[in-house]
Amino acid sequence: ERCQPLSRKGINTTAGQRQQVDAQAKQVLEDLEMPLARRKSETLFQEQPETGNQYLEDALLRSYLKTHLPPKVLEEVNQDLERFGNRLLTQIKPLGWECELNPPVFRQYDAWGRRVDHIVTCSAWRRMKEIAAEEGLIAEAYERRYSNWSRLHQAVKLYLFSSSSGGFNCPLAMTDGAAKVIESLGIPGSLKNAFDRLTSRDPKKFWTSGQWMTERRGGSDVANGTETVAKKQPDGTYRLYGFKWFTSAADSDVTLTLARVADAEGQVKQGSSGLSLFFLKVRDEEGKLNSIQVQRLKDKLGTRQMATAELWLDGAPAELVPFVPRCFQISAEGRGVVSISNMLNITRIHNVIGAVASMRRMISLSREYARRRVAFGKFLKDHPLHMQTIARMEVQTRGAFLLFMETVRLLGLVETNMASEEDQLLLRLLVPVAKLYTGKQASAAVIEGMESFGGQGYMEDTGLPVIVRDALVLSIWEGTTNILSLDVLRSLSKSRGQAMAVFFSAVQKKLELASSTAKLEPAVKQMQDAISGLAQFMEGAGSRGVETMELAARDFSYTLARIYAGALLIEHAARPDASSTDISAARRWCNQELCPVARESGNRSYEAEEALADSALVYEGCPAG
Ligand code: UCC
Repeated sequence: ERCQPLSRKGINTTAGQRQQVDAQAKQVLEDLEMPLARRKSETLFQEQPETGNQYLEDALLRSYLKTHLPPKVLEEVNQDLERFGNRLLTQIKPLGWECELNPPVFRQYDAWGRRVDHIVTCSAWRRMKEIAAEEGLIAEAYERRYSNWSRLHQAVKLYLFSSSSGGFNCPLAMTDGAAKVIESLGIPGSLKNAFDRLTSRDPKKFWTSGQWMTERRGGSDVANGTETVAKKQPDGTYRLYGFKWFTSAADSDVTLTLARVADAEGQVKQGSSGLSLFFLKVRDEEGKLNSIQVQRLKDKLGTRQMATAELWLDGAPAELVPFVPRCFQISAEGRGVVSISNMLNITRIHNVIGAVASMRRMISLSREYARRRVAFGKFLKDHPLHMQTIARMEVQTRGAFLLFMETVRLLGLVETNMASEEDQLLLRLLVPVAKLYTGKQASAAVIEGMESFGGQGYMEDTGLPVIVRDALVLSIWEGTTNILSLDVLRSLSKSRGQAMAVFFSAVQKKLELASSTAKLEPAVKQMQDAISGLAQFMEGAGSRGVETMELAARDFSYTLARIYAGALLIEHAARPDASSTDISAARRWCNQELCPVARESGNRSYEAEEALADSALVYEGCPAG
């Protein structure tokens, strides 16, 4: 609604300019009546849809910042984001496209037969690294110049950067995660240099980090899948031996990885409690790999701009990352999963950022195209069914966006010691909820968006398939939907149910804000019904077995996502200066099934016999075995 014609270049339009656009639109329609050879504007309605300054065009983002940021912070952040939006348009977006056209290549041997294992990246990719430092895309979160709002400022910049980054959002996610792990340990002396570089604004100093977690035997089941062994050296450092099956952004400078420490007899402890976290530099001072060999680069469906490699660690020198719980130091050995979970929670938030950004980009392009493309004698924007389709995408994107903002708002509070215990529990719960839900939403939304261009959406050189390919990984990266659903259960059981109480109370508080907005009444009523359904499910949860809860985990997580996003949309629509579209978005969101976990009375669908019925359905006709 608030997207004005000709605001594409980030310029507010005057009445005169609007008249000019109306005249242009009229001209296009008149031209359609003419014989082909005489049409003046033939190229206009086949023109590639262009988006302008993403920040200025994002009404919801701007209204969120205006509502939440203190005025002084808003003023500075606003300026920075407008400037960044222009830089994205003029400089960063073309570089991102270059990264897509020049994916990394692997050169195993040099011309003289020497093994070099060189991952060759394009100049645009390397320039992205410099830009990331210049813009403080990691630094911003750790400098904390806006206190608890610094994290949100950084996250918004990453959100704007994401779809133009040519895949560089991936190494930044892991870099942020590594910085977070080091910071949460109190920046131990041995990792001080690494922390300074990971959070540097100086392109010459800036390092990126990898996150080598996945081995041949499993990506989800890290506890049982990790075979890499760490052998202690006389000087207290370690050497790692093993095979890492997926290593994203393998051109990174450093990495965090898991391994099992071998005892004096060379034995290792299996399972989760045998895993320890290690820091290592990927290359030595001369730029040669540090006792690491690249087996090959992965041939992926998407994220092709970024090198994902299979790596042999053949005695790679590494440092055991200390493990420092709040008040006393205990051995870091065997605490690898807990330590790396700090990284996972950050990279999962980055995944949310990538998901929401890809939805937003697709909608921007779709709505722009709808203003230019004529079918059946009128613009696509004048076909109500077409607009309904994009509006539905918009509602989903708004819910996802507010979930993203809420998560980083809470993270900002936690990082500046301003969070209550409730905030901390809520953050722990919302990270997997937001990750799993937005990952799925992004896949659906970008595919829907692609369709809005008809056949053009399927053409490589439009750039649209790239958005689709790159979004499809978001439900897999950093834990699949089911693994994240189980993490939601983990966060509840770890808090002994407290997280759930906090969830209910946070949702109710947001709904109370809408009590005086009559237009939101139906939405609030739908939310209250959903909350009752969820509460009913939770009442029975204690008596249900683990298997039942696991079977319900996905529907349960979707329920949490839909209810929480609904509450956020209602809260946003209850602001005194809310627009009619804010209200409409909240109402539409609440019209969907908000509580899938209460789908069937008595939750029969999650009983053991249902699991047997599921297997029977899946394997019907297959030989037994
Ligand atoms: O995909 C990858 C590369 C992606 C590139 C980056 C892109 C980022 C986005 C880009 C932007 C667009 S890297 C691989 C990703 N792999 C995963 O995400 C692993 C998925 N699997 C899991 O998450 C599993 O649930 C595990 C590995 C965490 C399960 O391990 P365990 O050992 O079986 O689980 P436990 O025993 O339940 O947990 C061990 C401890 C417990 O603490 P204690 O011992 O104190 O009780 C848990 O509470 O770890 C704690 N813990 C956590 N704590 C486990 N998960 C968490 C958590 N998320 N937060 C806090």
